[in-house]
Amino acid sequence: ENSKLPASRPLTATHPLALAPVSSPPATVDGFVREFLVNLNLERGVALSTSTATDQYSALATTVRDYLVARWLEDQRRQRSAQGKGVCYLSAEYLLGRQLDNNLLASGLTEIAAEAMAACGIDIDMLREQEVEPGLGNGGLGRLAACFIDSLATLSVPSIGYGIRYEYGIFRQTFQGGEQVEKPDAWLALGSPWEFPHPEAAQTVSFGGHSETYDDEGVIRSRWVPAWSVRAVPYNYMVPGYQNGRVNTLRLWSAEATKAFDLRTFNSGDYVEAVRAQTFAENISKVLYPEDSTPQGKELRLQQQYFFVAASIADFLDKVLPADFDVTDLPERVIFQLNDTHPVIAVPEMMRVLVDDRKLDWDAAWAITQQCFAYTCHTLLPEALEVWSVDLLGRLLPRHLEIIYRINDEFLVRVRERFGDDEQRLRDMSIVSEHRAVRMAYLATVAGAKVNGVAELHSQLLREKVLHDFDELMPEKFTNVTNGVTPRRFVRLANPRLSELITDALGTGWLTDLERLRELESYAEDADFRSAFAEVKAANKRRLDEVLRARDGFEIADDHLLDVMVKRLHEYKRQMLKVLHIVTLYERVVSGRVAASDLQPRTFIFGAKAAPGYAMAKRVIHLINAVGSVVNNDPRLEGRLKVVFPPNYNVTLAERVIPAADLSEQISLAGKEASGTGNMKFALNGALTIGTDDGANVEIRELVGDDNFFLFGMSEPEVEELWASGYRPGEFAQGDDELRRALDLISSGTFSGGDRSTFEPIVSNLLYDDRFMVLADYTSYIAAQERVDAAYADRDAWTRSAILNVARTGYFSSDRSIRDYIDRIWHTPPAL
Ligand code: B1N
Repeated sequence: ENSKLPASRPLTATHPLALAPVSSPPATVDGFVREFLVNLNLERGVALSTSTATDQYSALATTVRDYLVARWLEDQRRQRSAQGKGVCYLSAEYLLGRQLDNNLLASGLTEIAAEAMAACGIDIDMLREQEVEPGLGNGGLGRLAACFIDSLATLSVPSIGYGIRYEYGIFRQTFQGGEQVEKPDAWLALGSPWEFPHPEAAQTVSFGGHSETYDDEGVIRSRWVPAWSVRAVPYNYMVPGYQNGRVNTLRLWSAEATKAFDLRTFNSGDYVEAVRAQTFAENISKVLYPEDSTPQGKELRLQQQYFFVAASIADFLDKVLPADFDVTDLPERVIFQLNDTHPVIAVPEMMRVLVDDRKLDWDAAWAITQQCFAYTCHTLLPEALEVWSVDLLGRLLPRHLEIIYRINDEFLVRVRERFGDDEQRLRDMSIVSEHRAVRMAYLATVAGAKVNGVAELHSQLLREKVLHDFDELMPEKFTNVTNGVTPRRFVRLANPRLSELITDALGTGWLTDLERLRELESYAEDADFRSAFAEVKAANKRRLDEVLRARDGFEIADDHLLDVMVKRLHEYKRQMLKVLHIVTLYERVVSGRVAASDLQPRTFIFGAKAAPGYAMAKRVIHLINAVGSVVNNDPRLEGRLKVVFPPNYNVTLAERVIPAADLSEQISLAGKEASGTGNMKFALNGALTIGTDDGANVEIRELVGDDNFFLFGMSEPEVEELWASGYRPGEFAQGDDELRRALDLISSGTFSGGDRSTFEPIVSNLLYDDRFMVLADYTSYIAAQERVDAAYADRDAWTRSAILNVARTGYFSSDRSIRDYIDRIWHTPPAL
């Protein structure tokens, strides 16, 4: 009765209607149809009869969105009043994938929406295809962030994801003559129904200028006098938990010109300059850098990093926390999790805010800062460790550079106290290197309460190698949190048939308690279950066949083993090893040593984008396509080998490819892949892994057992040993006849119309350099592939292994990862 609007009186902030959502759309088919039509008419301005698929998708998305908004507002109120400790996840990338299906599932509206669309004469699957996925990430790191915010919401952890609303996400890959050509990803061209802009909550982010000291009533303080600034406008996205009524927030920042900037320039009469300045500001969030695992030391990239981090810290302190909040209590209220070093400039920014703006003394500020940050490292490759030159930092963020120097000075005092005047060690551990570069991983390690790697092996190697000195000084900081993936998207949505089979066997509940998949172990012994499982795999292959036919004209034969390698193209991941395997099989047949009829029919699927500036990676893409066009068209193979390389591998395609796979290729050189997360998605969808002892492969193999995993290659210590003894790849080519033949076939021009120069750089790189020891692991890899063929010949035994892969990999739910973060790092209280 008190929720009626008071007549002719303004709605106060405390009125029930102001606190609670005005309406939550009814979750019935009729109600859904009505809301949908209203949205179509009022939001799109069209009638059902004249609406396009875009209109219909937009109205459908808006209907789902409106339903979730009610829960969202409620959650925001709950989180504000709870005042417990929460998580701010800081990530430069979120590789979200399509939102519609995810949000339907989370809100429990999937059936209702399908019936409602059917009632309107609309095929909802056709509307699903309308959505352009937000590709605001490169690969595993960005997708991990997306899985983590899903799990945070599902576990009801109060949290905000902060990042950048890139206008252009990861480029769209096309092939021309087999070579990669990049096209811009204008994902916002048709607008996004999922975002809520909040210009009124914008923050100002400054750059440049100088730092100075001043007398503040007898106290000498520092302050930053910046030269220019931009406006950071937040766009909020809902992150619904899985059917738990919770909706968290993902807040992505977009750069705009500041009013002040405009005014100054407009008043000076230079209209054109003022407009140009606006473009300059907007550049900051214009485009995602497309390098995966090899950061670019570009000024714009540092601007992006500081831009989103400064806006996020200000947003949290000024808007999320209550106005009277005492910052000395910050560690009880928040932990900022740093997703790799990309947001590490947040550390000096927090110090600047606490010391310069809030006037805390340095030691108090440092004590707070050290409790409020934790750092996740995602790499071991030395070239991937981010550094920023002192010159660039001094120009762009002069006050932050000063703060970094002071942090470093005090840190080196500690190092000296502990290790004495060991100059070598001081140089090694200094945050600022002798090359005048700031090592961001060291800064994060010194500042953070915890440092974690992303798989057991990776965390161990971090402690033993990359951060060894730091581990000696502060061993208590180091921990591991093995990555995980969200089973909602990568099992339930990607593989509805398998999900139904699991639910038939186990009942509901497994999707939020994935260890329950263990109960499938006994079903592996049940012949009926095995044939049902095999039928699911076959149906997923047919579904993939349909998708690829329509998308790129590729076909997937029913009786082929589906062998899949999908991930970013990088030399350390060793797509070349896979190519050498294919070329070897081809060479065996064309040389007459093996009859085509004796080959196990296989389709090899590749999906991989190369960083646009990574020449060797692009050459490998060209080679895969070239090998494909020869192999796919040589009648001597009798159609038994097919190479399928659909362009523009992304989350949407992953959701179709992974559930269809028989074999998952995880073949990086041991000690190079921090974790991998595709490996987990495949195992959970019943593919067997052929893999090295690297990253999370180690844990997958431990869990599924040696009998259900094809291990090959050197171990990490063996790699180290061979490297130390002086690796000469040519000797491996001499030592294996088939390897030599395969390399010869490539360099002889077989796959380049007789031209010997096209792929020569690849072959000479392997023979004379081979940093990632492809040739050293070749023989072992080929032998493992023979074991694969033998195993696949007993299809029922294969299916049994596939079921055991599903049953034993529930550990890799990102829900478990988040619980580990809570227990080992965040110590946030249990959800309300
Ligand atoms: O992060 C994933 C891991 O599973 C992968 O093993 C790891 O390679 C990946 C700079 C990166 N590490 N570093 C990056 C991405 C973009 C960029 O600009 C580095 N990505 C990873 C999740 O832990």
